[in-house]
Amino acid sequence: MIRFSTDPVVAEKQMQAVIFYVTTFGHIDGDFDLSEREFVRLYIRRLVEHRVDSAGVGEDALRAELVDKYTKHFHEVFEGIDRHVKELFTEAVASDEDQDAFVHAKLKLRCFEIFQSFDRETQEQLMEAIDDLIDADGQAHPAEVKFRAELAQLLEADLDIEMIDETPHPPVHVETPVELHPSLETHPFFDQFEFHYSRDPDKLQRQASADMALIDRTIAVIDAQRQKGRGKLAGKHSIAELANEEPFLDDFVHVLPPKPGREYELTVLGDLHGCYSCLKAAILQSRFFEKVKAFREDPAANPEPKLVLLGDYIDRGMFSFNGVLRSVMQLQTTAPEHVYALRGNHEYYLEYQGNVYGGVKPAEAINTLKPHLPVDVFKHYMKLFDALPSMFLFGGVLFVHAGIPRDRALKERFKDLSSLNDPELRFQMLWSDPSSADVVPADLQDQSSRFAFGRLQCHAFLQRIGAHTIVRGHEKENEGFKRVYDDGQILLITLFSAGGATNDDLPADSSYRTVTPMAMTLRYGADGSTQIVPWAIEYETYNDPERNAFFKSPPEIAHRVE
Ligand SMILES: [Mn+2]
Repeated sequence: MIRFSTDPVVAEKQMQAVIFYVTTFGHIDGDFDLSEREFVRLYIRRLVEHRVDSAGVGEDALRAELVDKYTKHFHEVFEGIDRHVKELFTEAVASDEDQDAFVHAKLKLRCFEIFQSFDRETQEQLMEAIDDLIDADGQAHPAEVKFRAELAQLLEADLDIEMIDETPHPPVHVETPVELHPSLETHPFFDQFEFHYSRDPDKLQRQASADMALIDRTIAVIDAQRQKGRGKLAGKHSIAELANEEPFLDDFVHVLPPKPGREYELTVLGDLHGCYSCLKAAILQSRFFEKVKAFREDPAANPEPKLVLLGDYIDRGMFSFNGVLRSVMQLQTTAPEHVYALRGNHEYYLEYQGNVYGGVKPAEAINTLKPHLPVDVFKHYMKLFDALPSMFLFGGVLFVHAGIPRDRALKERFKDLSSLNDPELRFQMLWSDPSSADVVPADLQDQSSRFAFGRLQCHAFLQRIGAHTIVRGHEKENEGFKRVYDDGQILLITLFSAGGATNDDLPADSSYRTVTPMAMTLRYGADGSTQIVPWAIEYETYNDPERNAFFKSPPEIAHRVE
């Protein structure tokens, strides 16, 4: 049985690691049923007894009291971990991927992260504890032995990361959250499209035709930008080499080199997932329209306003195509030089034998409308998604939906900044998540579409392109805004703008209700300093029929999950 550390903090961590391992194993092995759960609960009790005994507690009454107290505590830890694992099964996965395979890869990653946080000796002790557990029921199951071997191999993997040299401290200052209130109750801009899909087939077709025309106009705007910027990244190795360029879009990468002496103000939104009230609130809270107007009237006296959207406009919430996506396209076509709408992994449709499918499961937006509209409509959305840019580089800040590509793909495919347009690398950047580990082994990265990268891998990637900060969405983050890496060298922020405990944009049972949706403002000063200010989105204000016509009557077509 495991030797617990005499340091109570380390001992607590050791217990948690073992409990995580057994819970994980229970799920990977197949159904984590009642008898297996009971086995884990008993095993936890035995571990606690062992720990109390090795601490030399001789007196019977005290021993019993301690064992009961700690057993209760660690049974709670076990329940918490188990709940967390179950929640993983509700996360979106790529449509060609098995939900179980995704969760297994994620659990393996978490096991790896936990075990890696211990020193070598403790790691070995933990592995011994696992062997002890594998033998506990008298026979070692092949699946148990395989998982143990995989974890051991990951812990021994070559984790060398090539760093170029020391990077200076990122010139970014993250402020504490502020409160922002909308200056206007609503704005005529939004009145044009706040209406439900009609139950009447002819009327619905007319609504869809108008949306298809809007899609065409949006694609035309992006194409025009693309024509002008094509090829500008070729042969460039660092963002610094682009400093004197005018803003451009090279294929799928927007670049805005800040002009010396000019001020910029970027309003940034993470995933919106059909939460139209979040989008409307954030636009009005940030006073984006007033700022664009002021800048157009007097560019010398006003900061240049930009709206950056990190993708995932659709699914989960109930106003996907007709709420969020329609307004994003209206914004893009109305003020193309002020709006950067990036692609998320949900903006990914596949065509197969004349039919169109969502690239993630479940794909609520398309599933809701499919029974009511011809396939042409969805082919149109697919064309729009394929046209959407996937990255925005503003000085040393990279805005992207999810994260960085896999190590192996980078090694094979990355040559210069134009490689950011490589379809495989772009796709991977729609799916990855940052891990608490410094390095995630390549073998583990290969195990699911939604893979993880470590802090040092992120650092090496940012060095490679000459950036210092990533702002990304993609991960349901209950706090809405989180500094995941902030080590004085690089900064990685997760921003999530969908959710809200009482948000009527979401179905009653939505897992996003635990999220406080947040937005952020990035201010770039005339002196080149960068300040990031997070703020909460006041979605409640726009759950009101007086300020949001979607709430004047119930939807005519019911929201559908599968
Ligand atoms: Mn996503």
